[in-house]
Amino acid sequence: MILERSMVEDIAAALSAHGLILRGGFNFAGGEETPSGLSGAAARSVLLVGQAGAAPWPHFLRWREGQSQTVADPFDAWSREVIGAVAKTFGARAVSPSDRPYLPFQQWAMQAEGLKPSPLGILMHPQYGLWHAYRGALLFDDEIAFGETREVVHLCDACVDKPCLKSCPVDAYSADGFAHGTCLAHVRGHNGAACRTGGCLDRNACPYGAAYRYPPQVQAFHMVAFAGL
Ligand code: B12
Repeated sequence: MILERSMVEDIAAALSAHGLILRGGFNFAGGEETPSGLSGAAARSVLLVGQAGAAPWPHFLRWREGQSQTVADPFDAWSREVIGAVAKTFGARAVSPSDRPYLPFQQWAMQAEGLKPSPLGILMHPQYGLWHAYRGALLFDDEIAFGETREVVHLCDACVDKPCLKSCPVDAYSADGFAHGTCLAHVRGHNGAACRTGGCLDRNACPYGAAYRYPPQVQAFHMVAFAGL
C-alpha cells in the first residue's frame, strides 16, 4: 500500500494547531538500518516534525500551566504528547530526537529537506536560517507518495564573513568541531551572562532567518536545559 499525499496534508494541519510544522520526509531505501514502525517491522517511510522560530512556544506555555512544575524536560514532554497524539490518529509510531540510542535526525533532515550543516553543525535553512529544530518524527509501515524534492540554496556558501565563527568569546566552534566543555564552562561562569540570558552568541551572529530568531526568553530556556543551569 502507498499512503496518499492528502494524508500528509491532514497531518500538517493537525500539527499546525500546536505551532508545529511538517519538515518533509522520505521513503527508506531498504538495506540501511531503519527503526521500526507501529507493526514492529522496519518502517517504510518517515515524516519529520519540527518548528520554525518559536511558533510552538505559546502552545507549550499554555500546556505547562496545567502540569506539575517538576515535569522533567517539559518541552520534550509536551512534544511527545502532541506528536504522539497525531501519530495515533494517523497510524504511525512517534519518535523523539532525545530517544536513546539517538536517531539520526539531522541525516534524516538533510535527506528530507535537502539542508546542509552550517559551520556550527546546526542545519542551515533557506528561510529560517539557524532558527528551526526537530521535535519528533512519524514512522510509517507503508511508503508515502512523495512529490519531487526541491533544490535548496545553502546560504553559508555565499557568506564570506562567517560571523558565526567570530562571536563566541571562547571560540567554542572551530574547524575541529564544537568544544562542548569549553562552551559549558563559559556559559556557567562569571562572564557567561550574555549567553545565559540571550542565547549562543555565535548562533545569534548569523545574518539569515532573523525574523525567526527565538526571543531571548526562549533562548534562555534552552540554555538552562543545555548547560544544566
Ligand atoms: C547529542 C546532541 C548534542 C550534543 C552534541 C555532542 C556531540 N559532540 O555529539 C550537545 C549537547 C553538545 C548538543 C548541543 C546543541 N545542540 Co544538539 N543534539 C544532540 C542530539 C540529541 C543527538 C546527536 C546525535 O548523536 N545523533 C545521532 C547521529 C547518528 O545522528 P546524525 O543525524 O548523524 O547526527 C549528526 C549530528 O549529531 C551532528 N553533530 C555532531 N556534533 C554536533 C554538535 C552540535 C552542536 C550540533 C548542532 C550537531 C552535531 O553530526 C552528526 C552527523 O551528521 C541531536 C538530536 C538527534 N537525535 O540527532 C540534537 C541536535 C543535533 N541539536 C540541536 C541543537 C539545536 C543544538 C544546540 C545548537 C542548541 C541546544 N540544544 O541547546 C546546542 C549547541 C550548543 C550551543 N552552544 O548552543 C538540533 C539541531 C537542529 C538543526 N537545526 O540542525 C538537534 C537535531 C536537536 C533538535 N531537537 O532539533 N547537541
